Amino acid sequence: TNNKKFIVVFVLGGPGSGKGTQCAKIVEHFGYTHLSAGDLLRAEINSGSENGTMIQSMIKEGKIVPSEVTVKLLQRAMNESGNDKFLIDGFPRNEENRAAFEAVTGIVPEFVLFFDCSEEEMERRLLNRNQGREDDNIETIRKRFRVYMESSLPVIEYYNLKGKVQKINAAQPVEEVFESVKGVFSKVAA
Ligand code: UP5
Ligand code: MG
Repeated sequence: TNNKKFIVVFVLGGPGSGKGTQCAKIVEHFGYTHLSAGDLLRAEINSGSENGTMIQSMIKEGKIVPSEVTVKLLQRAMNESGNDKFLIDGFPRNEENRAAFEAVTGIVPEFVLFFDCSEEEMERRLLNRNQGREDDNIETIRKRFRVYMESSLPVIEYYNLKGKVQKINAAQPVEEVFESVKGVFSKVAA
């Protein structure tokens, strides 16, 4: 494949840390295509795909969908986009995701943008979101936090040891967070 021409930034951070909000702003300023793995999985449920029921129950439980499903959706979206620069938001969420993406696509991320935020603040944001997401209830939110701590933080640590993590204080107002984000893209992706 010719996937190796693709420039990928992984955008990671806990549930409600502001990944989607900041990605929308990065797209406006820096010309990336935003691919939210969660949004692609929710679209797959709504398309009536044969995997839809499985995906829906995993999201409801805050569990991580097997990478063969997610990697395929990401690959298809990259190939259909016409762009060569991607923000991959909310993926990889565990070691299996990380290894599968690299093995299947041959892509290594340019860097990892990590939104660091306290659980208290993330919980407040998720409970206030009110967009009808089936996982924005306190029981599922607690499960999402546990999976994040146990499975997703180790992936961030993996990239941190490789010197690839750009950590952002995500507990500030949206515009202040974006000032930090702009600093990273101006410096690292210049
Ligand atoms: N908000 C944002 N920034 C703010 C700020 N600075 N100050 C105050 N408020 C702020 O923001 C969340 C809310 O906070 C919004 O109301 C926003 O206005 C406000 P958002 O930008 O949506 O945060 P985000 O980090 O994107 O939160 P999200 O809930 O999308 O994160 P998750 O990582 O939990 O969700 P995702 O969609 O990535 O995954 C959902 C589920 O899908 C997972 O739990 C899992 O079951 C499954 N999944 C997989 O299995 N595999 C994958 O690869 C991906 C997902
Ligand atoms: Mg999101």
